[in-house]
Amino acid sequence: MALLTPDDLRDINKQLQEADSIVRRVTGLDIKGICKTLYGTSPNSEKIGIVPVTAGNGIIKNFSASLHAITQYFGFDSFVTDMSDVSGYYEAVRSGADIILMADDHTFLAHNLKNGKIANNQPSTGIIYAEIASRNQKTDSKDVLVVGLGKVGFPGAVHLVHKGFRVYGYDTDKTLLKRAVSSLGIIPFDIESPKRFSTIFEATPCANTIPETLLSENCVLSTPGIPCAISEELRLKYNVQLVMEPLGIGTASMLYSVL
Ligand code: NAD
Ligand code: 2YG
Ligand code: MG
Repeated sequence: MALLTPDDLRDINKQLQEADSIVRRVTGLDIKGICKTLYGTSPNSEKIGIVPVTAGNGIIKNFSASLHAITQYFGFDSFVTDMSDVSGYYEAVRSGADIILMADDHTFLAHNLKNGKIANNQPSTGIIYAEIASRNQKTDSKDVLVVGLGKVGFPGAVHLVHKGFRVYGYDTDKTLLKRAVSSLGIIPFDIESPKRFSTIFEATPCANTIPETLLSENCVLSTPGIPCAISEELRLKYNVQLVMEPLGIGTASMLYSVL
């Protein structure tokens, strides 16, 4: 898995504010509003304990601090534990945390200790970016292109199918593409065919995965994938409405899903 770098998380508050204003422009709702309608939940003074984890590649500088900033941005009462790992978990619970946020190299979870609900960042992220794509106000078309059908993209594709969209899917891994086509009934897309989309959801760890031939003027590209799926030049040329942020939108989705 591609791990976040401290650089990805630079100025997380600014990145989140900018993402929130693009989400508002694209959907008419802010990120909180999207979460509320998606899960039917609202915060009720939950306290969040963020536990740094040293396992595997270890602490990512700015990760816990970014989660602290993100949870505060969404109006939660939150704190980062002084200790890491098991001692940090113990400290979080003893300090009154209702929800634990913690991540190793494979799993980033939110666990609500009060109601037992647990969320995983990958499906939570896929679902919210797909939901944002599905709320593109500028089009009546039910066509959506999904590029990348892995741990984030596949749950997003499932969400779009359940919402009644005509989902075109592409993944360089033919086995994954076949699985999505047979289990979801999505339409396999040839990335070289010149069909232009008004809405694209992308979830790959690669740059420049969306060729110019697929873009239409003012199209929405909702993508958690890092690095960016299109060049800055293409973004400007097509005035692409780019929803892309490294940690906050997915974390909001996780938290609202466990309330
Ligand atoms: P994954 O490896 O499970 O899935 C990625 C998929 O993309 C794979 O199936 C791969 O075959 C496919 N792929 C690679 N290159 C491609 C290309 N050129 N065209 C089409 N498909 C291609 O990874 P994942 O866990 O689903 O994560 C995807 C991305 O999302 C990563 O960059 C990850 O860091 C990022 N991510 C971001 C957030 C966030 O909050 N922004 C949260 C979670 C993950
Ligand atoms: O506590 C820490 O500082 C580290 N153990 C955090 C490790 C997180 C690793 N995961 C990732 O980098 C991401 N792929 C998942 C985070 C979702 C946002 N992109
Ligand atoms: Mg995110």
